Amino acid sequence: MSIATHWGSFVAVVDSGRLVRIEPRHDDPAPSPIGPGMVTAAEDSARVLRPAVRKGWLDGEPRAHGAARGADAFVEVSWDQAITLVSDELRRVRSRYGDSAVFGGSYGWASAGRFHHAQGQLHRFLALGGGYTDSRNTYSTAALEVILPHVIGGHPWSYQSRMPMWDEIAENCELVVAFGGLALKNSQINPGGLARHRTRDLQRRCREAGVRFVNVSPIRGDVAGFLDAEWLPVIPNTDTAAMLGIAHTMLVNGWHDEDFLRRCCVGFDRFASYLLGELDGIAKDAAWAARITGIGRDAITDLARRLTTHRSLIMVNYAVQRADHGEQPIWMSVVLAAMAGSMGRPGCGWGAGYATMDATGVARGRAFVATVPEVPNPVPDFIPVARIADALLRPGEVIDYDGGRLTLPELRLVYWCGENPFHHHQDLHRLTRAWQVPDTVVVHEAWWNTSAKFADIVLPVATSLERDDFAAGFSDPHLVAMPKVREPAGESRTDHHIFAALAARLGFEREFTESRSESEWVRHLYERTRAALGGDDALPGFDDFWRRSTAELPALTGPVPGSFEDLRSDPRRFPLATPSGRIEISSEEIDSFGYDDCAGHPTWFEPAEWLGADLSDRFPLHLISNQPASRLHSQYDNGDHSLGSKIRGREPVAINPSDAAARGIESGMVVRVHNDRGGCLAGAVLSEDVMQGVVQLSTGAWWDPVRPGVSGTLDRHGNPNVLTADRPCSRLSQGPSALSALVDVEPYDGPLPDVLAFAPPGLAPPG
Ligand SMILES: Nc1nc2c(c(=O)[nH]1)N[C@H]1C(S)=C(S)[C@@H](COP(=O)(O)OP(=O)(O)OC[C@H]3O[C@@H](n4cnc5c(=O)[nH]c(N)nc54)[C@H](O)[C@@H]3O)O[C@H]1N2
Ligand SMILES: Nc1nc2c(c(=O)[nH]1)N[C@H]1C(S)=C(S)[C@@H](COP(=O)(O)OP(=O)(O)OC[C@H]3O[C@@H](n4cnc5c(=O)[nH]c(N)nc54)[C@H](O)[C@@H]3O)O[C@H]1N2
Ligand SMILES: [Mo]
Repeated sequence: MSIATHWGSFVAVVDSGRLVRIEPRHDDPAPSPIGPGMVTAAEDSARVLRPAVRKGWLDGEPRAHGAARGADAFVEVSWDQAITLVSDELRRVRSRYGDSAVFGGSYGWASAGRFHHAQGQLHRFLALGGGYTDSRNTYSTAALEVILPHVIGGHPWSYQSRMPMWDEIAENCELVVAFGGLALKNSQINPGGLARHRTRDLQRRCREAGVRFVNVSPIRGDVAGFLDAEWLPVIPNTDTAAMLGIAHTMLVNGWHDEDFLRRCCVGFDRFASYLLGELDGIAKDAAWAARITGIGRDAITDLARRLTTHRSLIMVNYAVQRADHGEQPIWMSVVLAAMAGSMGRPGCGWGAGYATMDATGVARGRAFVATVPEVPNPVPDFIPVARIADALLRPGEVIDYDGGRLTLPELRLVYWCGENPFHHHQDLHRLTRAWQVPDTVVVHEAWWNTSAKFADIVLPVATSLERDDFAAGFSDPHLVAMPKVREPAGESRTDHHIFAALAARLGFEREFTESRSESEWVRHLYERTRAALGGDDALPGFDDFWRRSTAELPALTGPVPGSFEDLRSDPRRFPLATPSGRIEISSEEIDSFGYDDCAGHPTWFEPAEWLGADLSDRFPLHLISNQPASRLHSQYDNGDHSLGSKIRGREPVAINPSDAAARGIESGMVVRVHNDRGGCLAGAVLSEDVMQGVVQLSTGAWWDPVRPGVSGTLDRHGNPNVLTADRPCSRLSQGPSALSALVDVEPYDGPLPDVLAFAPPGLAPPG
């Protein structure tokens, strides 16, 4: 039987109704090792087996009381009781405080599957019930999503179809300069699933075609070894300065593409004044950039020359913008490509997010596939996604966002479904304080991870292995059947089943379910897809598809709106969707916002935390909390593959051998990574591939506080978000800036505490 996950498709071996093994698909050239490790997690001791309610909440103690959330025991209740508690509380909060007091932003990845999409189900349920405060943008790319429409126009994600695809790069490009690299570990993933992993072979094809790669990144491994990339270690968060130095060199040597800048862009002159130092007295020349970035002056000059004399492509990844002033490297990378002469030439120019998933650069999109029908949300309120702790701690405060102003709403009931805020948010100690504020936190989870332990009501959900569905990934041309391969653990139910029961109690079951059973819904979404794409000519009937496990979608054809090739060929005929119709090297609109942290053209702003800050005297190491190779975020941290990567039970932290030696740290030692916000234990790995002054600790180890609910308490397991800052990128995007954090590391010589991240909380008997 087939299985579809965000990390690819697999085959389930089931024996007498028992899931025995998960195997790679024979036609997947690069299957992810995350898949096979899902088997033991499905029935480990961390599974939530029955609905559970926090004891203090159930006892009706004052609803916001000190540090109880996260520290309290739980009481298991029947489904009937759980449905009563949640529906009564929704009713109470809505009638007393209004519908905007319900927070349903619930950001996150959940699982593959078109019907059982956790957020889709939650939003449909909450919208039908009166509405909810939503969140906007993503933790992935908030800064990019807000800045790019100002600079190149179009939908925030339209760049993914406008940038060159890998096969075009192989055919046409000579030089790729990748800011933040193009790590293959990340292309294990594709949101919504995928049939076959293609990025590795496509990258290989580029190398075989003679494309040269330059990896501008603090970590050598951000580029696959077979690409033979040159490595330019860069001081984290200084990419904008590096790009400015390259741009200055192009300008003063007259190497820049004047024709393209004049015909297809606006605002170059103003930006050039900034580059030359006419606005602030500082020339952004190669020597200036070298001092800030740690890249040699000659290397900067050399890049300027090679970018303008070769058919070149500037790549920028997402991590560079998950940082203080994260808008700047994105904007500046577009400007640099426009100057270099390759923008709008086949396989060249500019692109973002290559290899961040097995979709970006692989295909320009895919045909329509139906989802759970959305219901318009009657509540207009929203928060920028990463401002959740601010909203809880400072309701009523007015903040800037993309030229507008918005008031942080007062949130009383927080409903999370399919996401893990105690994984994804920065500064978890601050989040813990914010988490004590709402009256009630409801979470649907399959495992007792930190977000479940910090909730009031935990409803156990069936995993993607435990329900029928079908998958369609981003830009992947396949539909993959997802038959149930095991029974739901304990009393767990699907999200849909839970919401249907709540909707019944609240009087809108028919509207929610449209009187379809779950299997009827799955068939219905498939048939809607088939009808929209042309019926029999496009896709087999549902039963046929289910038997065959996969179906190929019709290819997507047609012009690419906002294409840079069209722009270069005729900017009048093919204007971009920006105010000027051209690439905005300077933006009058952004300038008019009057922000002190995002000016009218790309600008070097010193990050609040970086190796050039005063704080580096006390915390001299820059923390790179990047995506984990061994799992998807926090998902399947309890799976065999992730567990196998731990060092003495802790998350590995990579450190340069010279930094380790200076601290008496040896390979395999348990260390304490710390700053003023908190500290965590981790297992040291010494690596020359990590530049000096940098430590790398992936996200996603389930947070394991020694004293849950107590601010600053030590984390036994290695979650970097106890160290990161909850600081917006700028007033423009209000995005998360996880990658701007300074720390220090020391050997941990206290008695080693057991890791309890995967242990369920205390479960008190009812009554
Ligand atoms: N420091 C730092 N922090 C970061 C980042 C970083 O680079 N550095 N990266 C950020 C980024 S890019 C992202 S996208 C976020 C990711 O943050 P999240 O998307 O919140 O992370 P996940 O671990 O994928 O959380 C998904 C949760 O949903 C649960 N789940 C899965 N399927 C279902 C389902 O069908 N129903 C229900 N009810 N639950 C389900 C899983 O068990 C898991 O707990 O993290 C962000 N946080
Ligand atoms: N295996 C796996 N793959 C994933 C995910 C996962 O959880 N697991 N998550 C997926 C998601 S949701 C997303 S959004 C994407 C994220 O894609 P990215 O944000 O691109 O991925 P990261 O791994 O966070 O960062 C990539 C590299 O950027 C480098 N970097 C960090 N800061 C800087 C900087 O200031 N300058 C430069 N030049 N380089 C820097 C780091 O060395 C890091 O290894 O990945 C996706 N892919
Ligand atoms: Mo992401």
